Amino acid sequence: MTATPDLSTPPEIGGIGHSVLRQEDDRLIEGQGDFLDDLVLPGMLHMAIHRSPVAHARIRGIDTDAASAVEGVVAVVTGELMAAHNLAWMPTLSGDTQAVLATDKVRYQGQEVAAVLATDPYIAADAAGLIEVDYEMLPAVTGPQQSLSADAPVIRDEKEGQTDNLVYTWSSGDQAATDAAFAGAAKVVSLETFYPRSHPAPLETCGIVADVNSVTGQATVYLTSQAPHAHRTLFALVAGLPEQKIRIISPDIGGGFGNKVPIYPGYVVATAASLLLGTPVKWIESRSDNLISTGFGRDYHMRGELALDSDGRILALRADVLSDQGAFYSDAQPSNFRAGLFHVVTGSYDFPAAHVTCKGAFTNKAPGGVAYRCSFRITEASYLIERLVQNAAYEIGMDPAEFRLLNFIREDQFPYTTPTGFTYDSGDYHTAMRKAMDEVGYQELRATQATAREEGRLIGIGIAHFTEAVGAGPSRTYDIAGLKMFDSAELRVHPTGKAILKLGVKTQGQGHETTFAQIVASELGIPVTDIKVVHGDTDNTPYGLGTYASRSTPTSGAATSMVSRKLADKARKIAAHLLEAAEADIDLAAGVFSVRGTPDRSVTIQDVAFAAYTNMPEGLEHGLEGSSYYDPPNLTFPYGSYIVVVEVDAETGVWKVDRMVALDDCGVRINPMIVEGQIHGGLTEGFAKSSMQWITFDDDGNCIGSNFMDYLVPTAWETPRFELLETCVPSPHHPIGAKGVGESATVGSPAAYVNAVIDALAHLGVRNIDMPVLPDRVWDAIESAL
Ligand code: MCN
Ligand code: CUN
Repeated sequence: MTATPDLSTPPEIGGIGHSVLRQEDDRLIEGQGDFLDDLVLPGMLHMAIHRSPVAHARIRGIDTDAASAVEGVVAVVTGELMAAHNLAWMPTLSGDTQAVLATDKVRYQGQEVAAVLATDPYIAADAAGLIEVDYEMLPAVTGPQQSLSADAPVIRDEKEGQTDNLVYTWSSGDQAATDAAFAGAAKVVSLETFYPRSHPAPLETCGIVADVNSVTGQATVYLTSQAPHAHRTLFALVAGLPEQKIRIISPDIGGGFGNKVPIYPGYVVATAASLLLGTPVKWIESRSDNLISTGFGRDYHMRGELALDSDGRILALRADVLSDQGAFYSDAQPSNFRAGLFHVVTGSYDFPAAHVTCKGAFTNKAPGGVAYRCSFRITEASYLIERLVQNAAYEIGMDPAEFRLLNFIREDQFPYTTPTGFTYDSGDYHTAMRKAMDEVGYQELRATQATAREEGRLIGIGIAHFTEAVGAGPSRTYDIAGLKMFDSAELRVHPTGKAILKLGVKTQGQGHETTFAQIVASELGIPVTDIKVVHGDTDNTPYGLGTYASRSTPTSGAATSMVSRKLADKARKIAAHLLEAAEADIDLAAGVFSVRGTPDRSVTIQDVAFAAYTNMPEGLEHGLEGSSYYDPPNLTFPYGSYIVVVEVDAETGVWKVDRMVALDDCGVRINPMIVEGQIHGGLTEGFAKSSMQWITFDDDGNCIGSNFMDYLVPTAWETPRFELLETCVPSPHHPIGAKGVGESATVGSPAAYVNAVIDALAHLGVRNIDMPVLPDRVWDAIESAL
């Protein structure tokens, strides 16, 4: 391997640092994308699922006669039939089991009870509505506190040895050191807060077309999957199919955001039905199916305590989480960590000690626990610490920005190991936050705020500074269901100098077809437009763990650099042969190999590619191709400083965003335009959660939030304008210095908005308003403070 090459390229090559237009957009914008629901196979049947209307009930009987009698219905599948094939239950990504179709009980509203297969999707849906289930109602448990009380009914009574509703307890950090620090503290500040259940709500819902060949047993499964290779292996394990006969094709995806990581019951039923009926089967969720039954995010009840010394320096953190897991424990998260990476909760601060405890509880709600647009629960952690830190500043009478600057990890402390065991690779938090403060005019704003208050106007300045941990592996620590979290890339350069790059990850909108080509363009000098990126087809791409947790760039992006460098090494040998020079004298820059000292003696990467098939030096294999599997030595730790300015109307509780300044540091930006798009997306989601978005349940466990009338997705109309800033501290271990960014803005921004509203009311003693910050909540907070 050679040293890091010169990666700068002119715009026509379009390597790292150029805002190259997204190569995938033309086909998507012109309606030429291939989305799952566009796919029609000959003889294909359509599947609809009958879901439980109630949250908790015993099934006495299921009457499918009326549904079966409908013309066009080919089959009705119940749990009993699935049980006959040993498929009534399936393993989850967290080592629990989940009902595929309910046999004994239903455990949440919207649970899958039966499926209808018909010649037309509307016939299937209508017939599914005719299925009659005889339920014996049971009391619904709708919150984790209630669920862990002694008299709560046991939801998972089918699980051997399960006598209560506790899923897990987990802890991290040093309890004794933390207790000692608290005992010696000058001041203890605490906060209890709830990060409500929300839903990734991608524009495209989840779906499958399963096509099992009854003769060969070959299963071709088109799936809205963020992780096609992992899904192939899990399919093989769940269904007992030989893995070489499973091909998962994940076509264009209309947004994933974590929702398309788990395996859902509908996938299993559709595949089983295709196998049994010998025809292709399509199932795609309705909007309500999606919102009511598939992987939700958040739902963490959190309590945090900070111990401070008399100068306002942080001494220790205690954090305590109660997670509402729903009826099945199916979080998508590394198996070593029961509450995901929540223990990153010490955030951007230099904590001498910390102790984190987490409990999960079963409830009569949909399962899921996907880390919706965050790296395994980091959003929740970041929210807690940022709310707590801001409150601590008010409690000791220090400015919240000053408090942060006092307690930040300093630049000279990196690499920095947190008391819960993360080693942050790099950072300069002080510079980042000061830059954001300068941009917003922090000191003047505080003066304006004071004057406004005298006039009876409530202005609030909210800050959040977050540190994310993204890019899992390293494989020694991170695995999902035992599958180690490395990733891969395979690169072939054709004789004419054009290339095909195949990835283990799978874009759902993040622009990999552009950014990953840019990495090759920088490394080898092949123009971006000459590189085709292939992904999402397990027969044609190297193994990988998929796209989530902002891991694609840190893992598969690194593998793309590594494989390019392998090819560059071989290309240098070929160039030396063509130029009749020593290999050691060959320099490569922007696709031109030249002889050191005589730059006019040169060949291009295209010349070299042609020679690889036509004029190879003795002793070298033909071709110019290779693959790399990259296992990162550590996560990457992007961070950001966000400042929100709001004005709150004290009469109505309505708040309006005046400024939103977002500084992100994700190391080297491959494509600045795409990075900004990712940040815009995350900031919008953060705004949604802080202002309007949550899924609630009534006392009977009815889901409120099963449609876009009740579950609000912000449009451009209500979304504030974002002012973006950046700093760039490259990741020291990533081959091109990039850190993941795909979800940073979602992680950092909610606390900034909520802190801003609280800041407007802080002088009244208001210290907490839960998300979403609805006007009546603001109003209640003002009322109770007065
Ligand atoms: N990038 C870059 N320079 C960097 C870092 C990233 O140019 N220093 C580019 C990447 O090359 C990639 C994009 O930004 O094209 C995001 O990269 P990365 O941070 O590696 O994250 P992933 O590609 O792994 O994407 C996952 C992340 C997650 S977890 C969610 S959730 C989310 C998100 O991406 N879901 C999305 N952004 C989304 N954007 C769209 N349009 N749709 C989704 O479903
Ligand atoms: Cu965290 S949701 Mo994204 O990891 O697919």
